[in-house]
Amino acid sequence: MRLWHNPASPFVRKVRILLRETNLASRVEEINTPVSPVNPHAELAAKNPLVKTPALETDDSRVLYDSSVICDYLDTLHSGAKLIPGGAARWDALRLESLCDGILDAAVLCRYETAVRPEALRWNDWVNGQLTKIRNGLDALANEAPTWGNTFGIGQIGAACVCGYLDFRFADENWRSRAALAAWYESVKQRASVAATVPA
Ligand SMILES: N[C@@H](CCC(=O)N[C@@H](CS)C(=O)NCC(=O)O)C(=O)O
Repeated sequence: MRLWHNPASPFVRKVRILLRETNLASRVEEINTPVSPVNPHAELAAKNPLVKTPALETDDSRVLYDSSVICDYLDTLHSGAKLIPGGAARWDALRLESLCDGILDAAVLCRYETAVRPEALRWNDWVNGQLTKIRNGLDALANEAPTWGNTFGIGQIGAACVCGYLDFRFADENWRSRAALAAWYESVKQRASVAATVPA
């Protein structure tokens, strides 16, 4: 399999953590792919019309996107404990994954607004709207983090990617003021899959 990948991307990181948690990493070749909404990557564009990472080419030549579809697919390829559970727990896990994806969408949009958009075209109200989504999402994560125990499924993978991305790109945001979330992240940060995929 081939993964169009970017070490800074929190969405790619979800996939890379899942690959390591499920011992599938050796089956995937990672293709480093710089992405920008204003400078589309030609090879990736031929595979994913949205020109976003991650995209995964499977051994039977399907190209899958986005990160949640890729994670769902990869979770079918191993015989260990599933990171996307079945039964009623599935809906809690997928809802938590969506919450984390939504926080990351807002964070990546903010990042583009400040790092890509020319200064004269920036709109502070819009950035503040995205920051509000991030902050409200973090409050929700902090509320539920104490219920997670030792579970490390797709939702918690997303939460680790949120915390790591905020450390990486939003160092001034002080997300650790949410003590329950900060304590939870301290407890998973040393996990091999999380430590091996710190954004760069
Ligand atoms: N919903 C997508 C989001 C992927 C995404 O936004 N990726 C960013 C990198 S972090 C990207 O490729 N941006 C390029 C662009 O927006 O053109 C997923 O879960 O995979």
